[in-house]
Amino acid sequence: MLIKNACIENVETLNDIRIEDGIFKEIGKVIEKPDEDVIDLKGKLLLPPFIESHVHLDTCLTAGDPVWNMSGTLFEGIECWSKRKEKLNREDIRERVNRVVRMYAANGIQFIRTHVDITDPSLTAMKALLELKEELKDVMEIQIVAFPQEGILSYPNGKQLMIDAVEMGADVVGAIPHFEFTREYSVESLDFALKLAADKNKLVDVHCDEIDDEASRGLETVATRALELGLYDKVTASHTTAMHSYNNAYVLRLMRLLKMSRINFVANPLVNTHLQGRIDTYPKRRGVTRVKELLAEGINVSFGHDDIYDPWYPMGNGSLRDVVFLGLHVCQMMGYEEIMNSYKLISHNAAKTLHICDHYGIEVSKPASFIVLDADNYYDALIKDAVVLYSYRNGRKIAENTPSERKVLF
Ligand code: 17E
Ligand code: FE2
Repeated sequence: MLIKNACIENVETLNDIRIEDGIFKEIGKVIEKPDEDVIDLKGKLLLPPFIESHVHLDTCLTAGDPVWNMSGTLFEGIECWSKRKEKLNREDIRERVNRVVRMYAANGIQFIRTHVDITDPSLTAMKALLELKEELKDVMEIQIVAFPQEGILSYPNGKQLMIDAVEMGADVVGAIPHFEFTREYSVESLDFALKLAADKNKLVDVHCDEIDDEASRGLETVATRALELGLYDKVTASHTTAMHSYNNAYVLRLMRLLKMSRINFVANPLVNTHLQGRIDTYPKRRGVTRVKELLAEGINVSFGHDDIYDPWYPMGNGSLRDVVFLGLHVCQMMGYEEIMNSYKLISHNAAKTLHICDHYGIEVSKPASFIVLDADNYYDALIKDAVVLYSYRNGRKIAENTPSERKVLF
């Protein structure tokens, strides 16, 4: 198959791509062969597939069931979820995750890192997600984080549940230091999680300091252990919203450690602008970590959706476009280059976090996985909210959309 006249990753000169056996064979000016299938993109934007680097698939599509989160805080969300967890079962999870994965696929996402709540003595969600990961692998690569929603030290048998989840096949070890009962538990939970990951050769992704408390300093422990255990970029700190409230003198000191540790960050602008600042009057904190400053220091940051219609977020549609759009506003990253390159927050940067760079990207000899947007470049795509015209995975089309037509009658 030959793809002609693609604008690859905003490069103005149009290029062609030949795909054979599900692999990118040639990229550049390619001579058409007789009898070859040809798609002429006429200058449309071609990107590597989008990546969801942070979502909770097990909780998606449960908003209001059995109760709505009235305060809009993270903590009430955890209480609502705890009630919903009581009636969790395999079929319920399979039905919801199958729907959400298709929503994502329609929006050009082909890779998902999902956190899965393991503070459940029967590990129902973990078992269901492991099955779904295998069943869906031809259309979606799913990475599973064993996520201790109600704590490792503060939940009965929390350490053993984490060990069991890792034995069962979780790819990534999680933690939630700001939810543990005490600061000591918080540090011990991180020591436990990072040592376990080092022993079992797993990645780490911590829900870290997702609170408006400037004294919440799980991040320095995560970064120190990442450095000392030699885990480095296998470790990710998600949310880190307390960094929004840290004083600048502390952040200056912290940045040195963060750079040395080489850990990744994931910010979730839609959800954290909604959950954070809830105890503020005015001015209200935005609740998103210091994305612009982290990127300026050369630290890897990606953006995630976090939730789709669940106790922590009553909206969401599986499109990362809104995540990027709001993120650029709230992080004040609205310079021309920042807008143009912002797709990297949901593609290349996320690929580094997920450790999938060996099979990701528009490069000869890599799997022919890519998306085409109905836009000239990513700036244009953001403004128009452009649809994903095609999503190809290993050379096979797995989703397509038709742009809707709008008529103005004057
Ligand atoms: N659980 C949590 O601790 N934090 C979140 N943002 C979500 C679930 C969505
Ligand atoms: Fe999360």
